[in-house]
Amino acid sequence: MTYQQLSVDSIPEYLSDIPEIGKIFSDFKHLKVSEIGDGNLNFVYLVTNRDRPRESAVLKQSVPYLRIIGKSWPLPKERMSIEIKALQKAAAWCPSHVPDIYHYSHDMCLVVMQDLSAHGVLRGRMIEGKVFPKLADHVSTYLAETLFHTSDLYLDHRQKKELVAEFINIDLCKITEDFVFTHPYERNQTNVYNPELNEVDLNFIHLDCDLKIAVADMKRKFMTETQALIHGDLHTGSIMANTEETYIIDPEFAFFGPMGFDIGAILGNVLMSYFSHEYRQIKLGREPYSYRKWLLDTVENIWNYFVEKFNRLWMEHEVSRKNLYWDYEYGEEHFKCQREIYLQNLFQDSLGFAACKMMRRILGLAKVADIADIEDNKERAKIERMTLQMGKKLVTERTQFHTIQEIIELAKDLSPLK
Ligand code: SR1
Ligand code: MG
Repeated sequence: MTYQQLSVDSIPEYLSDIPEIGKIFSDFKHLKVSEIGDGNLNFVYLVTNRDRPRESAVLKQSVPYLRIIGKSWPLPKERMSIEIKALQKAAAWCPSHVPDIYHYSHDMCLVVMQDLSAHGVLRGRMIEGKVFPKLADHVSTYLAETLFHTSDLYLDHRQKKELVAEFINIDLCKITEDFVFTHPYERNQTNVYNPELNEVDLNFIHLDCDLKIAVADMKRKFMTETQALIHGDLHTGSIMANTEETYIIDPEFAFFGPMGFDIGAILGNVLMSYFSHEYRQIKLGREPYSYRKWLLDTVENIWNYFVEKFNRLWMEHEVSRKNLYWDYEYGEEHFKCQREIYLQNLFQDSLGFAACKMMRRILGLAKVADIADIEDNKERAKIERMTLQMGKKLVTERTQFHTIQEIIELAKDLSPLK
């Protein structure tokens, strides 16, 4: 089928011709279709059977341009092929945290998948101050399973390199190179600033030599390290969750890149939520302590659980393949040292990437609602300044941090937990 951009009106007919979709909807006469996407790139539709509301699915289609900007910014619609393949890879290792795929079409640049609308987008729920007790456990499982099993630690040398080639994602990586690692740190016309941020605030970032060099170094890592198949955009808007279940969606930015980019994305986004709730919890009429404590615990647990799970996968794998490399008198101890060095480097990478992901949301084009939707610009600027301070310290001093607890203390120094 040749590509055509679907609409609310054309989706029922399109779906009715697909045999797999016949298993989801018992009839196609009364389908209700609504556009629910609030993302920056694609169109997302919720399809429900009016007669049987439990019959539902989500259809996501890419268009040949960047939605947040419009048709003036062309972007290959074939990016959906990467998303489809990345969903399949993630599902192979971590099925409980990836939506079920009912149908996909590379020609139509679309995927039809499990409706998770009852779960809610994590960012929105966190803005409302909802607690997700299993989030750290689930996210750390997703990270450990997907990153370990797509790295050289697990894959056969040939398979890994073939996969690197299969997941080359030139155009979406370029968006990240520009909007995460370049434009926010220069006076670029695409940047959008809170009018309450003044020249001193901007120069705090734009004129800092150490920061510019450190960010450029993170960009080099992003562009050159093919450590694992990463999600590539793992912020809290790419997670659907309720108190029991967590799903990771939207891997259109997936490619073989540095693992720390995914870990840093989620840590940075939870830290931004922590800062935002210095204001938001008061606005919600709550005492801020308990929610913000949960957010910091989540940051700490995501990293600590990840280390535990990643280590376990790695050790089990070495045992299962009876690797001779560590099979000598002190081998076990030496293997432990190797894992510690690997995870220490990964920790410091994650901090550097978390920093870039935080600063870009304050200075760049694409914001996070947690902070940007604070209507009082003066209050918003306070949160933005602490985010920038944290970002600057994390990226410039990343090699001096050794434990996640130090990061929690830094967040508390900037925004006391009381
Ligand atoms: C200009 S596109 C902005 C952002 O939207 C996506 O979610 C990615 O984070 C991208 O950088
Ligand atoms: Mg997305």
